[in-house]
Amino acid sequence: MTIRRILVFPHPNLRRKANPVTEFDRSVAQLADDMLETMYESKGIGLSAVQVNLPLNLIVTDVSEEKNAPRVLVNPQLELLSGLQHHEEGCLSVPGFWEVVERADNIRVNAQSVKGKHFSFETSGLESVCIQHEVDHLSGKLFVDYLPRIKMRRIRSKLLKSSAAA
Ligand code: QAP
Ligand code: CO
Repeated sequence: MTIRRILVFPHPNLRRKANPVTEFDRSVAQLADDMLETMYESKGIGLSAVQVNLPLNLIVTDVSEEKNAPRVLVNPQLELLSGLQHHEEGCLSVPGFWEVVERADNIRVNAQSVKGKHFSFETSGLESVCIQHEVDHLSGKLFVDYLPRIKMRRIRSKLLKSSAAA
């Protein structure tokens, strides 16, 4: 397993649209393993392939306290079912910033495993927020896009300054 480098906002590749995974070979399982390791090492609860500079429809999550419930979703599709929730969100690509975002509460997820097997489930609460956040990355969308422009600009400028200093 390998730790992959995570792109930081406003890196332009975070705006790329991901392509469907069509070949379910060993490299897909390898990428999912690397992304889980990268997410755990960074103390994250979710990570998308776009964030590690690969425009592929693949996300990983683990919202459990014990960090023992990894989920890998290949080609995820969401149906927003009902309810709204407000939740504070962060992002491994927007380090150090947390803001409240409004999302659907109940969702249905249709996805494939690393072997290509189709499956579906319903979820709500934090897992639902996390999956919606990660699926947004697959179309080049970030949680800062939901914030007032002035707030987003302030975050962008601070992150540009810290990456210039690094
Ligand atoms: C998305 O984000 C998420 O700034 C996943 O310094 C987050 O795992 C969905 C992280 C919260 C719902 C609620 C961010 C770690 C992790 C940081 C993450 C940081 C260290 C973000
Ligand atoms: Co994110």
